[in-house]
Amino acid sequence: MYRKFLSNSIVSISGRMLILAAAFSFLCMFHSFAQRVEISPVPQSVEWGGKAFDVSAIARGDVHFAEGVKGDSALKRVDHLIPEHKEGYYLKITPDSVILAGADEAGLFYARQTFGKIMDVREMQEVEIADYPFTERRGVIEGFYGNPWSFDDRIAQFEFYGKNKLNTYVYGPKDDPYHHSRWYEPYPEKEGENIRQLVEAADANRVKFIWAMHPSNSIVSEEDRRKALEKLEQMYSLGVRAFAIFFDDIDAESVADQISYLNFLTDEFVDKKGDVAPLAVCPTQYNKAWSKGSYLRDMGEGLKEGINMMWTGDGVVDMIESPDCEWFTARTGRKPFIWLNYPVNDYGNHNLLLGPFTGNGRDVYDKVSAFCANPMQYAEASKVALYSMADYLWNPTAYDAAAAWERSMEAIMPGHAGVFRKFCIDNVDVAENKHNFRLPDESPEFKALLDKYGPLSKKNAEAYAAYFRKMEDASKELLLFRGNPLVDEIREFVEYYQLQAQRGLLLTEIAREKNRKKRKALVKQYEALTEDADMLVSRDYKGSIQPVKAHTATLYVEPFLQRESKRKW
Ligand code: LOG
Repeated sequence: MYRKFLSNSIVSISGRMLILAAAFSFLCMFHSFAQRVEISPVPQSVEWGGKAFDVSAIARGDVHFAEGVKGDSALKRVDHLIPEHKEGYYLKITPDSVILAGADEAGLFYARQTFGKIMDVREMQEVEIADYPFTERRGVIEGFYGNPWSFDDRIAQFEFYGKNKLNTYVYGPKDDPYHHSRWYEPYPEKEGENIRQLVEAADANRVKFIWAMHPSNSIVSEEDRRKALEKLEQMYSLGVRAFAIFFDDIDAESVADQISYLNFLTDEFVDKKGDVAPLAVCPTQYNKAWSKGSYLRDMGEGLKEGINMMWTGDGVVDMIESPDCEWFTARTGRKPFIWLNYPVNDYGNHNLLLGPFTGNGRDVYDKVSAFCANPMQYAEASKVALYSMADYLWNPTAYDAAAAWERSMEAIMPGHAGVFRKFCIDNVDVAENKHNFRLPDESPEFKALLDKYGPLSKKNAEAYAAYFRKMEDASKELLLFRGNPLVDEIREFVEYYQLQAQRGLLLTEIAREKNRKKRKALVKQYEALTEDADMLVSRDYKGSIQPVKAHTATLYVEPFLQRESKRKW
């Protein structure tokens, strides 16, 4: 009896222990998993370990910090572990120490960025990271037509670039008169002061601020050249130390004049200053489809060494593959400074481009002198593409467009990634445009409904209605935000999206309504909502683009609504 009890209890004790042990290890698993953070751009190498310490231990001074750049005596022990790459870093967290070791100052800055992300959680994990960028110069060209970004937009961008390890920003919005139409006029005091602060904010985030001037064809006379020097001098006095000259979108060009102008500015300004970076130029023939004659060869041969030429690829709007770069380099003897016309939407400005960042080659990074994206007038919304692009440029071999896109939702709309994702997935394509550039991966679930059910009917109405309800829920939740820079910026688009959802729901009601009179009344409601939607204008541009209608889900959803509403109900 006793033995039986004993053996029984041993069984039950060990059984319970097993369950407990299993539960414990499950918790640990979950726990350690929960402590890992997703670092973006994805590092070259990451090795996670067990629990290191609570974040509070840092404040208590229980954690020893060693920070610095290669060569510092405090980092002697890890010196050989620091990647020998510009902007590289080595990061290690153990239960009682943190090591942040940069290959250079930028590397240390990026080590801190990564550490900041790891600190997002309460319990930190042991980790060892060796990291560096594949693409040397990575960033953004504010080079679109339309409303230039605001001062606040740009400050927020630079912080975002710092976090996402982008290091280059080119200032060249077409509708800033002091860049383009009245390039020769100095910035008034207030605007000038803004530029000064922007340069400082860029510096603080390890972003090189390149200011561009677009003198069109006014480059030959002595007076034009004197004015150019004066303008560059003003920009220099505001702190700018890197410049570009744009010759895009002008009628007639003389390559000889352009070459002589750039070399003149190099001799008379860049070289004389001594602390100014070599110029970059956007040639008039800035893509393969537009290049003819000997323009590119002449420019490549004629420009002083170190001047980078910009290039949009095979066409104006085109993703970049290495053969495109090789084609360019064979002609100019220079690696292209990529001006990627994505996610810019000034050529199809009623749509937002919020889809995954895809289509660029993984092996482009060493065939370019820089890779910068031209974004949308909507600075915050552009972050969807820029977040992924930063990841792509940093670590192209590991780049996973779908995964980066998913991560970007949480980074951009923390806590509301789901609804923002819903909005984004319906705003991928740019609609018909002169460049024939289309993005077919919009609204895949709606496309699946279309393929399965075809035209709306009483029978399939519920399936379509479910889709429209999700659209409506997402728009409602987004519209609740006030003072959120992203939602405020794209509010009319979200309002349009909401009306679109409601129009869809009305159509599904019409399809199910037996009573003819009631159907007619619903059709009237539908028409009223459509009129409301048509009135929505996003920002009133004073520049070269006006006005911008807010359109959403134009690839599959809107054509469906239009088709169905034209039927005789
Ligand atoms: C302009 C640019 C514009 C873009 C897209 C370049 C070099 N220049 O066709 O300002 O944002 O296309 O519309 C351009 O791309 N011209």
